[in-house]
Order: sequence, then structure tokens, then C-alpha cells
Amino acid sequence: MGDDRYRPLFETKRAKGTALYRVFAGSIFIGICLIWAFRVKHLPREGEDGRWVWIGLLAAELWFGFYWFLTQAHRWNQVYRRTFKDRLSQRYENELPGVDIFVCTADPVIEPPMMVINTVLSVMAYDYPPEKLSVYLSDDAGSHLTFYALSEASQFAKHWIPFCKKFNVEPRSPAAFFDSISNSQDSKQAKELAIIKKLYEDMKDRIENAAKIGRLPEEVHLRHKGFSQWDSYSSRNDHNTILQILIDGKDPNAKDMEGCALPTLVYLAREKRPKYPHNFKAGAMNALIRVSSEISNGQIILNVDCDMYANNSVAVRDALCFFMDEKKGHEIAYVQFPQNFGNITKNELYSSSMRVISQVEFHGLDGYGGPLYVGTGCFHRRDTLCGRKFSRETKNEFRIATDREREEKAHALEDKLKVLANCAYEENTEWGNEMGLKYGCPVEDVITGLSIQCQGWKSVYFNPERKAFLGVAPTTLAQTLVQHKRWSEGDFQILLSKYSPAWYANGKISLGLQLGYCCYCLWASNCLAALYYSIIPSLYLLRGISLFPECSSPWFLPFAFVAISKLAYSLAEFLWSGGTVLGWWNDQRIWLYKRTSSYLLAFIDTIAKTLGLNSDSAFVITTKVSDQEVYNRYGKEIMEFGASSPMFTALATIALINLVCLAGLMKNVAMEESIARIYETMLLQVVLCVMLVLINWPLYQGLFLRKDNGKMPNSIAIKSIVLALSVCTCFTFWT
Ligand SMILES: *[C@@H]1O[C@H](CO)[C@@H](O)[C@H](O)[C@H]1NC(C)=O
Ligand SMILES: CC(=O)N[C@H]1CO[C@H](CO)[C@@H](O)[C@@H]1O
Repeated sequence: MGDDRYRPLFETKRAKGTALYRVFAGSIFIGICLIWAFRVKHLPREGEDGRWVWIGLLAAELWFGFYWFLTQAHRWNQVYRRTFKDRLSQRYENELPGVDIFVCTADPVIEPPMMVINTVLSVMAYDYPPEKLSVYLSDDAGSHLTFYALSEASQFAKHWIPFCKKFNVEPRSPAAFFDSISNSQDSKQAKELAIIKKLYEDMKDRIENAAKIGRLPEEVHLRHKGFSQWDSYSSRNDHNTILQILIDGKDPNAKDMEGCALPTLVYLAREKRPKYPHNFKAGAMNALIRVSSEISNGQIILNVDCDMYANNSVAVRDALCFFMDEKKGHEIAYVQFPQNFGNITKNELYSSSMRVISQVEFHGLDGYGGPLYVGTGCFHRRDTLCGRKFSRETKNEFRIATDREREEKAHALEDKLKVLANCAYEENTEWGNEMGLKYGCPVEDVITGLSIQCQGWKSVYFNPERKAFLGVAPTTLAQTLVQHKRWSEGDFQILLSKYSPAWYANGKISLGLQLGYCCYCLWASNCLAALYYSIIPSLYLLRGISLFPECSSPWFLPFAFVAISKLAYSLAEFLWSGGTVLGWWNDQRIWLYKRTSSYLLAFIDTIAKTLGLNSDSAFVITTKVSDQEVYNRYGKEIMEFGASSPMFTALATIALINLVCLAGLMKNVAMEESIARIYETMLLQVVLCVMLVLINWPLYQGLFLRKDNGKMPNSIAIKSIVLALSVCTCFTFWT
């Protein structure tokens, strides 16, 4: 066309209003400095009463201020991305690289096979040349039920993929699709829809029946030779490598119902032996990287969790717009999509959508060199995952064909490749260290992403309006807290590890990104200041001792200003991210709960581990299914306690201490003191205590008012009442 201008495949825009935000942040910073000044200036002298309490408050406020400073890295320099997929098609439609998709599952009960194959089918049906697409399922449970489900899915795919392409179906997870159309009947495709839905329901019945009785019908065993691999299987932690190429995209006979090629589909359960550490998901990913390199060797790898179906069939092309851009593509190692969830209620009782992280904070990281790798919904270059360093000289080349030159038959190949997934294969190699995902950290993804960025690569955060991947959010408080315990513990371990963003990354990534990483790595350490602030001022209220400036004092202003503007800002940010006011309130509650339970345990465990007191922390998978009653409460946004957990004891005790303190204050008011004096000297303290009581409302309900199975267990109620009362009593009478 004679247009020589470079037309990029993607565009990056600065967020609007950045300057305004910086002014605002500056004013908060001044407020924080004034608060510090107040504490230092009014520090009781040695020997005077209350010196230690005061020092504690100063420490907590120093911490909050410092942490607030870190969070500015997420807000200071945000960018937004846009892709031009039409340009990609124009220029590269015939030269698109091979894409290998890894789906990881680990437990057929927590992650039911139907959910897994819906995810698999959704990515198999991507709008992408099928001969360049390969899907690998890693099953760390080595479950023949999952294998059975996948073999059923490989048959169903022959109908499903052409159906999707014919009617341009979205989303391409059958379950999500059938759910979405149940009320809007489109007559044009009604007949074919009825047929495909029947096929799906029949398949679902077969799979769920097998899961219910826990074994497979005899004839199924005979139908697929792959099942013979379970003959030597003794348990999920002790079995040979099981590898089956269910659909070989290279096989000319592998065709769908319309005669079109199918994507390759592979099942892998790597070898497990009790005496070998299996390194959880990182180990599974590394086995997949090796096995896939001999089957399809796609240059781009997408990995998704098994509960995270693809909600947009062109997301692969979005990702390629970044990698294949002629000017900037060569420096991009991975493209991270946000983690979104399909099962979110309106006001998000558990704040599981992590709205602010995905709508605000990651855009900020992107402005400083790229987001974290969060382990799902992420496209990588294969060679950077395998440890290639960034170099300006290397050309950004993509091989067209996914070459398997050797004309090997699938099953001969399978036997040869099994060795790649054996336990002993990684001995004396760099796998888990310089190659592949790193081992030894509960958040293997974050540390792997960080080390890739430290080698000079950039990453990209792409957050389109229509979400590309939808997962399943936790639906109980316990699940939420356990999940956050693992994350915060893992992140904290990264801070203390040799790959620490605080020192290892120094000079390797930008300062803003370093701070951004530290912000997450220090999640756990928030627990101390939060605990202090949510207990001590209330207890002093009970004693009638003021810890904050009086209303009439000019020092009152910075406290009020910082508190109000921070709350107002976080509310605005939450609403801007698409939340509701009640959702924001719930989010504040979950922040408090995480800080006083998950983070506290994570902090203690990590410190114990660092001191060598504790063995490896277990990797707890968060459940993806719950029973119907629990689901009903989730739908009604009623907080689920039910289980007995030390975290609940901590939460309930803190909530009760505040309730007792507030009650004590009211008693004092009723008996003697004038409200005016309390108002004058202790307004801030009273407000803090009242806020804590208000935010803990669902907890009091769970303790005292509810009768259903989701209420707080009696044992915890008794324990926390005794604890809270003894703390308050001791404190009142102890001088
Ligand atoms: C998922 O995709 C559908 C279209 O298939 C779209 O209507 C919906 O908004 C998407 N969901 C989200 C959360 O973006
Ligand atoms: C609130 C909500 O959407 N709940 C749904 C979550 O998903 C399960 C099935 O997986 C439904 O039964 C719930 O209604």
C-alpha cells in the first residue's frame, strides 16, 4: 500500500489523571510525616507511664506509612494496553507460531473431571489454526477418572470444535456456554444446539457416574489401550509415568466431524515416587515443558489452572500481538492476563475477585516493566521459561511449523518420552533452578517471573474489557484465608530467598518494580501493626487513657486527614474498578481478617522456617467445589464459618475484645463520665473501636445470632469468649 509507516501490533497508553494522583499522594505523605512527628514529639519520657505503648504505636504508624509508600509503586505510573489483531492477521496469518497450552490439575475430588475437561475443551476450541495448537493436561493425581474424562472429551471435541466455529460460539467452555444460552433461545441454531447439548449431557452422565462409583465400567477399559498404564499403579504418590497422546494433530486421520484438523491433545501423569520430592505445580509444569518439546514444541506456552476456562476465543491472538510486534516484541518474555472469576456474587463477601489488584495495581507494575507471573492465564516464550537470557542482538524469529521431523508413530513416541517425566530425570540438572519453573517456593510462579525479569526481559499485562479467563473463586472464609496464607507466606519467602526483589533484583529491574514486588512480599509482615492497632487502642479506651491527639489540638488534623482521605480514596478506587459500596466494605473486612489471621500465621511459619524450626509447609489446594448448602449461603452472601480453624479463634477473639471495650466505654459513660470529655480527648480512639465493631458485625452474628451450619462452631465461640474476657479483665485491673 506504499505506507511505510511502522504500524505497531499493540499500543500502550498512560493512565489519565496521573498528575492529579501524585499531588494527592503527596498530601497524604505530608499527613503521614506529621503523624510521625506527633508521636516522636509526645513520646513519654523514660520511666513515665505508657512509654512502651507509645513506642508500639509509633512503630505501627511507621510501618503503615512505609507500606503506604510501597503501594505507591502500584499507582504512580499506570499504563493500559491495546492490541490490533487485524494487523496481526494481515501480516502473519500464515506464519503464526505453535502454541502449547498446559492445564494442570492435582485432585479429581477437589477439581472434578467435568470442570477440567470444560477448561480443556475451551482452549482446544481457540480461534487458531488447529495444527498449531496443542493442549496438554498434567494430572498430578494420576487419576484414571480424569484420564477417562479426557478421552471422552477428545471424542466430544470432534463435534464441539466445528460447532463453535460454525456458529461462532462464545464462550467455548461447553458448561459455561450452555448456562449462558439457557434463557435466550436462538431458533436458527436450535436443532444443532439440541444435538450437541444431548451429546454433552450424555458424556457428563457417563463421567459423573464413573466418578460417583469411583471406578470405570469394564468395557471402557477395553476400549482404550491407555488404561493398561494403570495396571502397575499403586497410589497417587507411587506410579510410573502415564503418557497418552489422545489426539495426534500430525496424524492425517485425526479429523473433526467436518473433516478439519484437530489440535493435539495429550494426557500426562508424571512419575511419582515417595522418596522423590515432586515439587508440586512447578514440577508438573517442568515435566510438561520437556514432554511437549518433543511432541509439538510450540514456541509460545500458555498455562491455565484447570478451573479457569477460556472466555474469549481470540485471546491467543491478543497475546501474539505483543510477542510478534516488530519493534518491541523481542523484549517481552510473558503476557499475563488478569485472574478473573465466573462465580462472584454482587458484593463479594470474601473479596475474591481481587478487583483492585487486577484493575489498578497490575497496571502500575506494567508501567515499571511488567506484572508478576501469577501462574495462570499467562503466555510465555518457551525459551525464556527454559532460562534464555535477554539479549538485544537476538532476532525475534518465530518458526512457522511445529516441526516434528521424525516421522514417528504416536505410541512409539510415547514410550520414548515417558522418560522425560520420570522422577530421576531432573537429578543433576538445572531443572527447577536455572531451567523451567523454580522449586522450593509455595508461589513458584511469582519467583519464576521475577527471575525472568531479572534477566532483562519485560512482561506485559493485558486486561481487556471482556475477560479472557474465568476461574472459580473461593466460596468460604476458610478457603479464602488458607489461600491467602499460602500466597503471603510464599511471597514473604521470596523476600528472604536468594531471589529477593529487595537485593537480588537491585539494578536488574527498575526501582518501581522492585518496590511493587516488595509490596506483595511484605503482605505477611502487615500482621504485627494491624494486630497492634486493632487491639491496643481499644483496650486503652477501656482504661480511659487517650492515645491520640485531642479534638482541639492541631495534631488532630493530620490523623483525620490521612484516615478520611485514605478511606475515601480506596472507596473511589474500588468503585472505579467496578465494585459496589457494600463490596468495598466487605473488602475492608477481608483485609482486616487476612492481616490478623492468614498473614499472622504465614509470618510465624516463615520465621520459624527460617530459623529451622519447621519442616516444609504443605501446599494446600483450595477446594473448587462445596456442598449445596454452603453454596446457597455463598449466594446470599452470608459468611461461612462452619469449620474449626485457629484462624477463626484469632478473628473472634479480636472482635470480642473490641466489643467488650465498646461496652465498657458505654458503661463508663452511663455511670459517671461526661460524654463531652470522652469526645474531646478520645474521639479518634472511639471511632477506631466503633469501626472495628461495625466491620466485625458478621462475626458477632456467627457467634451469637445464627443457628445454621455455617455459624461459628461452639468450641471456637467458647474459646474466644474466654480469651477475650481474660484479656480485658487482666488489662483493666493490671497496673
Ligand atoms: C465472557 O464472555 C462473554 C461472551 O462470550 C461475555 O458476554 C462476558 O461478558 C464475558 N465475561 C466477562 C466477565 O468478561
Ligand atoms: C453465586 C454463583 O454464581 N454461584 C454458582 C457458582 O457455581 C455453582 C456451580 O459450579 C452454582 O451452583 C452456583 O449457583
